[in-house]
Amino acid sequence: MSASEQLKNQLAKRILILDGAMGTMVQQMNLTEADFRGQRFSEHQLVLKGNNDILCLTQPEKILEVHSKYLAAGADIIETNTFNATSIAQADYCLEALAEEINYTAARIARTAVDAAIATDGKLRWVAGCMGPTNRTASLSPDVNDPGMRNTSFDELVTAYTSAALGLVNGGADILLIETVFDTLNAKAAIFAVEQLFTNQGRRWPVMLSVTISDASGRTLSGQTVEAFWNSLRHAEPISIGLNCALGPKELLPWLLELSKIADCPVSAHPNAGLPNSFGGYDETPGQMATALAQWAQDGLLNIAGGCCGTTPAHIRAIADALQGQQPRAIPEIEPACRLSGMEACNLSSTSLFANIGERTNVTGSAKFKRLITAGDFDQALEVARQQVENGAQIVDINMDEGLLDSQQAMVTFLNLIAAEPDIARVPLMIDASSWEVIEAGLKCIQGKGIANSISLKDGEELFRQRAILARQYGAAIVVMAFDEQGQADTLKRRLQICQRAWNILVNEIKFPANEIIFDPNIFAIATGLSEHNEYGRDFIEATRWIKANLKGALVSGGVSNVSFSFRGNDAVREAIHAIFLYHAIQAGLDMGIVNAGQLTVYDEVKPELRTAIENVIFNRGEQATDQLIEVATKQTQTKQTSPEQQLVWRKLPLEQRIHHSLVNGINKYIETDTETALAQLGSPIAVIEGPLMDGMNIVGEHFANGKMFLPQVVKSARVMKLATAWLEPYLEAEKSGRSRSAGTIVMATVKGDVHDIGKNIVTVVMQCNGFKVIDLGVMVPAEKIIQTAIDENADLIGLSGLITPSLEEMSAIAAQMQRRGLQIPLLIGGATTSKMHTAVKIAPRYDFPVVYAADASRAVGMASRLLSDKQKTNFIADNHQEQADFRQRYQNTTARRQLLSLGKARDNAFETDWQQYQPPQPVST
Ligand code: THG
Repeated sequence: MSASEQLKNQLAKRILILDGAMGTMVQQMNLTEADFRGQRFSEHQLVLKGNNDILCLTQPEKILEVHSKYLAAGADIIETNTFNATSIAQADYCLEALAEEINYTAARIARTAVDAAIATDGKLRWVAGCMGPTNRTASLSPDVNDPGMRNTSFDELVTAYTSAALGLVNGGADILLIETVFDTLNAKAAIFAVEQLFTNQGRRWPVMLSVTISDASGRTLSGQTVEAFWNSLRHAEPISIGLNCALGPKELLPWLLELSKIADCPVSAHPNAGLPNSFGGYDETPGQMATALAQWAQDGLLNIAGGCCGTTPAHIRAIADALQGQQPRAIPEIEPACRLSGMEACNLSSTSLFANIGERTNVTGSAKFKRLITAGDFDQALEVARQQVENGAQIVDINMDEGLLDSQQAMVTFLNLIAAEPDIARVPLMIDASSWEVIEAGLKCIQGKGIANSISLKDGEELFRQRAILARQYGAAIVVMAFDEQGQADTLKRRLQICQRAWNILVNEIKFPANEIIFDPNIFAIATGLSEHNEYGRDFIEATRWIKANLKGALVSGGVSNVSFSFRGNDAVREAIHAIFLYHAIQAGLDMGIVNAGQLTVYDEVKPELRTAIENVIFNRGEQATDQLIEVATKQTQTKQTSPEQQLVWRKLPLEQRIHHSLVNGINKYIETDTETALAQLGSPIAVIEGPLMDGMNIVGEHFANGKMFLPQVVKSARVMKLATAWLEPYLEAEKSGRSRSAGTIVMATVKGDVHDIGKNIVTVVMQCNGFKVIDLGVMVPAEKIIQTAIDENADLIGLSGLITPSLEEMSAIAAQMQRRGLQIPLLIGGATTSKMHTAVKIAPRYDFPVVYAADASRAVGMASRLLSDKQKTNFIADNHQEQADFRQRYQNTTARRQLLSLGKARDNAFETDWQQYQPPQPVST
């Protein structure tokens, strides 16, 4: 039996134990820079301390020892020490060329440890090749002024993951573990890479997937819900899907419950040892974690369990003991369905109603959209997409097929912009193009599970097969048009014959899931006056009925507005035709249709005379049908009015609330007018910023902290804020009461030894949106450079960021050095392991000027503004000072409490009563 079959076997029988953190163990070794470098990298130009993965090459015996400890503790699956060993992450150390070698060596080390363990007792164990998320995100922009920008691409990620995976499997990994996924598009690239690798190697390895929920809203960093995430990645057919990092067992539970309900494969969890404490440590004891995980097992939630940050062999031993003999989670039967997603899930099952696909974001289908795209007005083009969703589109079709346009470029630009608009990106996207290359480029931009529209047998079976396989590897469902080498099917017979042929190839040959095939049996224009078109309406409806009855599981869709082309210019009649046509097609089983989501009429609302005339045409009842319809149609007056501003009740709210509404909802349409009104009312641009605008941003901050908003929404709010401040800028300049026009200059850096900058980049974006000049020094920045830059640039603030625990120490060292160099500007502290307590106790005392802890991007701006505001700074600094003094006192108290007083001293402290002096109050009698 192969290792992979043995793994499946064991998963059916028991809960498997994954190992714990590598980072915690490395930290405990207290290795020096020289240890990290070893002989081989003694001359390397960059600091290597903190690059844990390089230890595979320079200290292999130490890594082997960690693996052996976890194995001895009872781990069944050992993770290779390769979390950051992609060429992308190693580029921060100028070691990108070593990625494959590190992965190979790491797998060999883990293999050695596992084989040795198996040799001693014969018990099965496995090596999981760890593939981390890299330190870049394919779905988010690092640049404030350009939400469509990306600092990595799908292709770049595929290249990086390919060499990592190759090293891992060549080195002897049994499993590939794609973990700590914070951006689903990165994970999709990893899956694409391993799928291609499997094809090239002629063999498959089991894939484990694990996602990180990064904020209180229960979303990934890139904004997806748990179910949306699972829908996006289930095409990998993983051996397990799970959750890890960011949270401890307590906070992870709701998401584990959700995942274990919807996943029809084993579920894993390897939480942190609690949330990081104020000093970047993890407090949950082995016993506490084991108790929590044992409860999960009891509740039937677990198939694989282990630990992430802060866990040690002692934790794993306690977990292994507690889960010993417990039943694994039973894999639920999940109803087969077409499970799509944007940031949220969209499941089309047998009980779903007809799904609307918005058609307006199509350069050939909308003159307006074409004009906007050709003019490069992507803002307004986004409005078109947003309106479709607001008007009820559950999916949005995007088409850039226009001869004079670089369709591929336009598609990529538009999709990247959509990713920054949570109210659009909420829904799945349908990538509509006649060229496969454009579809492919589009599929590389979307984190959700979308639809490739379309592929067909037009170019022969070979290309059809290839494209279907690729679409699946990109994680997309497919629209299959009823076209073949002879052209489009225009009779019922050809429609059925082509769909059947496509079905045979897809389902029988390449095992494409039936629920992800959407047949489109061609909606053509009716009532054209040409008799050979007379059966088009009925034929589509009958083809739909046949597909639903014979090609079980497949869905049917069509471009509904095509049907009424002959009545262009008469929208009222077109809408009536759509309503009647849809009514019959849906009864025959039509699952979805590309429609103008804002303009759908109901069957019953079409006047009987018109309805009959339309039905006569659709069902080809009589020679006169078309003429009669034309006659009835011309009688129809085009009185239908569109009411674009229906839902704008909020515009009637008082000014303050309107501004808050725009900020919280990320609406940019009215913010300038409202800012203008506010300026007129309040008299000064500063008052507008510090009043309604900052108040609004504070609401955003609170919503984020409470999980009511998620990151991409916060970034959008910041962009609205930017519009408002930009509008105020000329007034600020005119007012120029001494201070410079910009809100202030801040030097930002991720500290030495730390390469994490996603959080810092988000703060940068949000700060820039709020008028700050940000000098971003990047990652692994030595103290000296940060301080020198602040001096040279005459900065108003320094902002430090870091994710890993050693960065906390580095931050206090920087504060001390700022003191020595005589700086007099505030210092902002932020990042995952930083805390109010640590800032108060360890950093603030080392620097005489304000040191402020900013919990997240949404808070940083408010704090920075207050620190620099002439009006607010004195109070703010005093409050911060007092709060930190209180924190230090609290800290003192908790540490001091452990030194107990002697009994005599304690008795001396006893509470004294003096009953002689006490006058009991007389009870009131009624
Ligand atoms: N099947 C599949 N995909 C498709 C189609 C299909 N994609 C494109 C198209 N057909 C569906 N989309 C549209 C979009 C708009 C119109 C028709 C189909 C339309 N537009 C008005 C017109 O041309 O008169 C535009 C008027 C305006 O400029 O606003 O009718 O069949 N798989």
